[in-house]
Amino acid sequence: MLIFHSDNTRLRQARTELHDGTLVAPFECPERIDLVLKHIQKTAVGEVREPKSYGLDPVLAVHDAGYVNFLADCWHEWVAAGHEGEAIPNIWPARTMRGDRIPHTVSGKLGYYALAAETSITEGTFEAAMASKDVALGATSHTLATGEPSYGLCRPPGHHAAVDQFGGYCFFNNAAVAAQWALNQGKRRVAILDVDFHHGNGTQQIFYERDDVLFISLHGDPEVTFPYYLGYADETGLGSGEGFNVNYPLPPGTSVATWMATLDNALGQIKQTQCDMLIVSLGVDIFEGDPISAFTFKNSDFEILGQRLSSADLPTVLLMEGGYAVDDIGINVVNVLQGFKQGIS
Ligand code: SP5
Ligand code: ZN
Repeated sequence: MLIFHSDNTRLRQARTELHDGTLVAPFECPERIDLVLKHIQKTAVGEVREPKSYGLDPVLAVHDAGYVNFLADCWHEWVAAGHEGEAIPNIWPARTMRGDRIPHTVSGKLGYYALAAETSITEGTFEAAMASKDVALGATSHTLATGEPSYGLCRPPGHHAAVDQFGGYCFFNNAAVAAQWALNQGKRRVAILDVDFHHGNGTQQIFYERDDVLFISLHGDPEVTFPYYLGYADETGLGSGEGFNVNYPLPPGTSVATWMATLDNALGQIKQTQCDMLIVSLGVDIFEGDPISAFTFKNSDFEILGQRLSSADLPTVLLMEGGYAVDDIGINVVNVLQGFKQGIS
């Protein structure tokens, strides 16, 4: 299996994350890439390739242009405004405010374009987000050209990023950019299967009214888990998208047996919906040791996950989302890839 990676994904090196009322060292850090890459090389699970640069057009195909400009300029405007720390919003157009104005100052734009406050914007964040979507597009292009599966070591992750909002450690929605790219290259309907512990609210929002992308997500119940305000089972799509959005909220502590049975339902729906490509939002934060999540996967369960994903029998791109138990994420990612390879051999 080919693996796509770019050293420029390391350019985001945030120092602060607002976590439980304290500024801590971010869970989503460049060491995640180093550890996954090291284990990929140690196990020789696949050859590592650097993607080319695909520019901004594939991003603008799913994200708002004003939002993309904001991400490109935010850090420079923040510094020019004389602020010393990292760029973190502290006010939003919340329900009782006006949502139809985009302020011109960086502090106003930050709240307008943010959906959560844990994710700071720093020097290099935009460049790392650009590299991350290039990794996704490199992997997708390879799979489109060959039919072979590929893995994109995306970082920062993408699935919380909406049309015009960042948060949950995400800036560009890599899976959405990749799915739209595949459609533009001639695919008819792409399934995005999101197995990250957190609901992929951004991916859901981007495709909510469309029937050319089937979005299915298994995740911690938003009643008690980030992102709280989206990801419920009654969100089934709108207009021509009705029926093309499927949420499986699961309680914290859900057993792997229940999770796998739910996955089988999801795979059955993908089969029924006649998709011609599969993109997996592969968060390995479903691991029992993950510091911010509450599912119960053991290292070996990830191999079974890989096998099951291969049973969809579709051209498949696996893209990294979350996963923060840094000592284990290399093992867990490689186990998925090895399980996938076993499944197709
Ligand atoms: C891509 C991805 O996995 N993003 C996750 C973003 C989660 N951000 C907020 C996390 C809040 C965690 N609170 C749990 C406390 C456990 N002690
Ligand atoms: Zn997650």
